[in-house]
Amino acid sequence: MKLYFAPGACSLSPHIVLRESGSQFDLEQVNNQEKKTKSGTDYWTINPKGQVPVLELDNGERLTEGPVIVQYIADKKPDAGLVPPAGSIERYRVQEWLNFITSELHKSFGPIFRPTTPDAYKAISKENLGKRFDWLDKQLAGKLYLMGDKFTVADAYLFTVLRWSSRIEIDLARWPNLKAYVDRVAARPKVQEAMKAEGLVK
Ligand SMILES: N[C@@H](CCC(=O)N[C@@H](CS)C(=O)NCC(=O)O)C(=O)O
Repeated sequence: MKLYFAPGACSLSPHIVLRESGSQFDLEQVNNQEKKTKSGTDYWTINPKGQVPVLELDNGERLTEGPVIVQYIADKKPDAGLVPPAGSIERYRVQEWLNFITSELHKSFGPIFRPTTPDAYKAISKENLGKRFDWLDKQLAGKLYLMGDKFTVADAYLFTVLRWSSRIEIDLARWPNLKAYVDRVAARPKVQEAMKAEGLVK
């Protein structure tokens, strides 16, 4: 398998899951501004949606959409326990989290990063994110991870997205459970490995 990624982007989530699951994989870095891979391929030919992540399977087929990619990787390595079995209520709970993270958090950050977005829009988006964080902070009270004691693919995704808060001057210290959660996930050896491989930490 090969993961197309951009350092620190949402592709960090499947990157973490690849390492946490003990999968064999290659990495190919993408310049998201120029839409070129490090080896010089036009990225539009890899993903016509022009976005990371893409997971290229061993048969050459390509899978897109982070929340789906992480489940695919985890399902291939069931012993790693990164997703509950398909069909169980717990699996739907993980999917409930993935959908929340993608639609209510991930996609709120994009316009805030963009220099052309009007300031008033950015302010409203940040306020909305703050309300989501108020709720999330309560959900994490007394829990190690979103699903309880066990780290799942949803944590890889939530961690990836919460990391972006500092870039838009949202201080997670306002939400003690969220802050402790991010520190806890960041301390996992495989998460450290993924961040080092992307050049995010030394
Ligand atoms: N729906 C996609 C969204 C992926 C996405 O937003 N990727 C961003 C990086 S976090 C990207 O590649 N943006 C570049 C662009 O849209 O030009 C998914 O969930 O995988």
